[in-house]
Amino acid sequence: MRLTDEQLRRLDEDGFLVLPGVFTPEEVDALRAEVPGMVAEQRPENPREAGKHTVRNILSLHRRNELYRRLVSHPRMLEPARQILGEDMYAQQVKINLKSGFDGGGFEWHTDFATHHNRDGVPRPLALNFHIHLDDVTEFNGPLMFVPGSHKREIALQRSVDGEKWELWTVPRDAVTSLVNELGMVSAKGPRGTLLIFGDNLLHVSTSNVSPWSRWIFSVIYNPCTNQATRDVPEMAHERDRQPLHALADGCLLQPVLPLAA
Ligand SMILES: O=C(O)CCC(=O)C(=O)O
Repeated sequence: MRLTDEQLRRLDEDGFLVLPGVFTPEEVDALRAEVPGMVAEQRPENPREAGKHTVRNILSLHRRNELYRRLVSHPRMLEPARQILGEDMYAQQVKINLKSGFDGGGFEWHTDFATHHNRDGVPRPLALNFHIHLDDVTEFNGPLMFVPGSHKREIALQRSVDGEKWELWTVPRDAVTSLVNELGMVSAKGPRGTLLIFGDNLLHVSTSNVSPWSRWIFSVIYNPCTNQATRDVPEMAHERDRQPLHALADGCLLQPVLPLAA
């Protein structure tokens, strides 16, 4: 899949793209069917919501599940990523943010690069975050909200913690206030199968999910192989396999799945 010149222009100007209908209902159903089994696993790659038993994210799922291994190399994400970055990439972080109905917590105002740089030692803000909506994402179940054009600004930072233990660099309220007053906010809503693309320096946030409906979003962060992390952090936070990804066939998600060898 190639992005049009107009989409590339909007990505450069706004810092994000929302593309409905990139993944089909059959593909989303196949991806969703793998989730409950992974959520039920007791392992550190399933961190919980702060103070709750509810699983917050499923991490490193491309190393746990064959369908998600394929998804990370899907041409409808890897080809646009290569078109934008023009070089080989590795999967820096792979997860589903579950944001369960009633219990799913939000994410503070942040830019991804602040944490990638200050925690992981990634040199430059080149990484791209690709999200796939595995649920319909509406105003009710905690969509991401972006500040368009904020990726071109210098933004103040503060060190914070996400959930029970994750280090996350966030943005102080006065800096958020002046950027939002000037640039506004956009919520990234869209039905199942929507693809979001956004860059490492874009200011964003999401609220907790007060609705009864889940809000599963898959996320893979692609980083150029020439821009690797320079610090050791837990592998689920920043993957250690830094080999270039190669695109699979377009229909790879609907091919029969055999369990990954142990
Ligand atoms: O899932 C969310 O609501 C927020 C995700 C996010 O902030 C990110 O992927 O950088």
